[in-house]
Amino acid sequence: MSISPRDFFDLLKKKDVNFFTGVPDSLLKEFCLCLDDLAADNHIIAANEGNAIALAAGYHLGTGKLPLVYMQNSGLGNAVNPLLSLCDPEVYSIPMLVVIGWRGEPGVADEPQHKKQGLVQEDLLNALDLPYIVLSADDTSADKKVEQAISSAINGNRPSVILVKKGTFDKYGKSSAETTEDLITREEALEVILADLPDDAIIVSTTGKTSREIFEIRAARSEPHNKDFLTVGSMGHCSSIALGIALAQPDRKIFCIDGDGALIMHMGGLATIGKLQPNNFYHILINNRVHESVGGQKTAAEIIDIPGLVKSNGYKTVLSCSDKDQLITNLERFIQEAGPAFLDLLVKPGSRANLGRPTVTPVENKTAFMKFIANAKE
Ligand SMILES: Cc1ncc(C[n+]2csc(CCOP(=O)(O)OP(=O)(O)O)c2C)c(N)n1
Repeated sequence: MSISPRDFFDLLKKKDVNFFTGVPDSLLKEFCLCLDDLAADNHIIAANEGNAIALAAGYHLGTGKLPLVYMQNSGLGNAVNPLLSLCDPEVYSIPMLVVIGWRGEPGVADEPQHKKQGLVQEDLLNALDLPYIVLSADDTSADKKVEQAISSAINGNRPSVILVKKGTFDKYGKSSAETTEDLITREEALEVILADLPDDAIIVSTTGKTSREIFEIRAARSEPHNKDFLTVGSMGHCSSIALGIALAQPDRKIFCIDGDGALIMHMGGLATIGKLQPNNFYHILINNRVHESVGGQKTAAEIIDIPGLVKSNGYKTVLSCSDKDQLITNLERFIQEAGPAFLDLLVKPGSRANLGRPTVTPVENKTAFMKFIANAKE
């Protein structure tokens, strides 16, 4: 029987854990919905997992209390620095609970980008000297284990991990707020973009459903997948991958199709792009203001002046659009401008329930993509 997010939350509350921060994950989606509902004022969605650890450390310094950080295990890499050089008992010895969604657990079917992370998960925690307990749906002693993790954090003055297996949390019973905004969807926007980009355009797309939709649009049109590098993992880094290609292939146009959560996660990449001024670099932001791929939790995009942000980072051209006609007109202009150029495209959250996943492996994708780059103007 799975664990009710509400019961888990109530137990934390009983133990005086009242501050929550993290980056959303599909395995922890129901817990996240519960936090948004019951602890909205004490729940902060951070730009990346390292930020969340540091934010929680600050909360502890300011209150003496135990904070909770949650993340997908892909985010552990982002968190390692502040875990080891800030919170570790050898440094400032800061207690916190770290709830980690275990994607790619051995024996559980998952996507290629999660397999290695899932396989080395426990070894990693051991190497980082992080005490941990594992929660699963069939746990009969979940409460005891959570209490044990809390004691280990408080008594040891250190981060203590709750590793959560797939399917551990039950449905919360509420979903994220539906938008009524009269905007196009991400998939409709991608259909226009893929149809209108030049034939020799090189595309690097972001983690999550953007890349999955691009894959399905190509398949539906019987087009090959070789123009698209689908950044299935390494969230937030697709613009840096695209920058590397743009520098290596100065005569080709590179289009980075990014998400707002991903762009915010590693926003520093914008400054490097602006500093290097690649005139063949075209950055398109599919801005739905949420982490749609993992449950629709809000990003900070709604308060950011995106055009102002990218201009101040040195982008030469910045265009914005929020409907299909504008997108078609602006895209035509955008492609003609010198880079680095940015297109901020506001879309509404949401995706098809039957959206599939890429059926080519990442290595097959890479091989075909490199061939496409090497054979200019196929
Ligand atoms: C480092 C890391 N943290 C968290 C995740 C889980 N994750 C996958 S997609 C995604 C949301 C991406 O949001 P955004 O870029 O806004 O794109 P959208 O899903 O809204 O299209 C998240 C949080 C991840 N893959 N990697």
